[in-house]
Amino acid sequence: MSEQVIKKILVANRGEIALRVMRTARRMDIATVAVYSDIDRDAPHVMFANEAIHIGPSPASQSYLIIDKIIGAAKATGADAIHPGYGFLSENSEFAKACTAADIIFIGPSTKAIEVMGSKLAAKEAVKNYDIPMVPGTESALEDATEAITIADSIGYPILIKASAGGGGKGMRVVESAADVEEQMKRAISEAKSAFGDGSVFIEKYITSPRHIEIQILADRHGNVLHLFERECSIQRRHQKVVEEAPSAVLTPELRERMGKAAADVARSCDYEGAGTVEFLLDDDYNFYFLEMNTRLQVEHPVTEMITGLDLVEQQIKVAQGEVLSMKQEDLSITGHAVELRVYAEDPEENFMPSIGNLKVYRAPEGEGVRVDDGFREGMDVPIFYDPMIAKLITYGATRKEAIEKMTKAINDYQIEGIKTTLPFGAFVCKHDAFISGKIDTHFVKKYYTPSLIAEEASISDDEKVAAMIALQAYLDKKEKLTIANASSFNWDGRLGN
Ligand code: MV4
Repeated sequence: MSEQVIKKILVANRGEIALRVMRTARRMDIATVAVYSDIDRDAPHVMFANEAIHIGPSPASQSYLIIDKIIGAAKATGADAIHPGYGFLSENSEFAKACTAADIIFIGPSTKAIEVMGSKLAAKEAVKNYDIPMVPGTESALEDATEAITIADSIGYPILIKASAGGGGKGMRVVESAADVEEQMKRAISEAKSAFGDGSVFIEKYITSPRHIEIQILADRHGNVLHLFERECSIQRRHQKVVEEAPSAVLTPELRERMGKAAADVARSCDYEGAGTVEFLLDDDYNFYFLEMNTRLQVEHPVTEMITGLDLVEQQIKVAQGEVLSMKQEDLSITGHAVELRVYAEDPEENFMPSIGNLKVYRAPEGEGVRVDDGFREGMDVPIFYDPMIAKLITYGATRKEAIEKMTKAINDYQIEGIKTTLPFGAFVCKHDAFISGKIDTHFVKKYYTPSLIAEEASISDDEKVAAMIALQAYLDKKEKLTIANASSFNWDGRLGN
């Protein structure tokens, strides 16, 4: 295939990721087209784009998720490529197919790669010819409970029943003993059928306290596959990531290389093209297991950009134009450390209930090593229709300690009024000993977090505490002098005279 220069990109998304993609496009002198629903008429991504096309009512099912409307908007504006962002149609193979059929470049992998990696069983099958460590379990869909019990007995309990088409933990069930297999399997199948229209389930050994480590991949269509090291994403609640970082606090260079190679092989197994992410579990003994591959640009990609100095959207666009990757694995290295906090419009004191309303005050922090990817402006309403993530706060430092300290400061500097957010939760994580020492796993939130821990904090801010401590110290320092000084030795502003 020959190179084709992209001159205009339609971004089939909204919010922070639409803006983030458009910023890079603009820097590359590529024109941008926004699409928007009713409620997004005046949204920042619409204001930023060179052109904007209305695609329907506010619910995503009537706008951002309708393939024909997106393709129609691209045709109407003469866009030669579509960037899907994450979520919405980003991992929909029908959408990738429709782009190709309309002679529009889909900025992402092939339809085939999306399909293979969209099915966990197909993914396991695809990587079989490579030496990729996998959790012990079944390779094909389970037919009946007797078969399931036989396999579970040989693996040993606890086991996990997973839906092949599942994602984000949906359709997953932990089973502790043979007595529960039949019942849980029935439930998993019916849940998978109704959620994904595909009732295929399989069994894996349940890794009890894993870390979630993922490797960023970049591949061109000329057979070059690179890995851009790992991200640690263990701080999650109900399969929703909240804090991510790169690199991981625990990988050795040797383990990093082995996981990187395995991830690159997963990409090779489906002729991957573009940016993708290979997810692994890492157990207590530092064994890693391939879980699945995400065939999109991920929310947490900025931490990788910070430590590698690469712009992943720029790389995606170049690959989509048919270019050869300009770097080799040996050219890549990790510099510094980055942490990301997802700022959700949710109340961490009320079980992370969605918190909608008006952003009466919205001031993002600034400074060296502080990056904010957001999609809102002061005065805007946070709509109920879409993902509740309003911003990503990313900090970067020479060391992990520095990145975490910068995060704490940036959280303090972030001013949001009118809605509740996960900022106080981020502050809680950043000062927790388990996080600071890097001893985290996917149960962190469940293990350590209770709302009262930030409720106590909320009544006295860190700034106020620091101010009170400084005042007390100054008072104690000067108490002696004060007792011997008389009123005439004070200056007009109350400071001590000499
Ligand atoms: C697992 C597991 C333990 N053992 N598989 C959750 C979502 C999906 N991507 C895979 N998941 C898991 N698979 C085995 N064999 C534990 C999880 C899991 C998890 C994984 C990553 C991040 C957070 C998680 C939270 C709970 C469970």
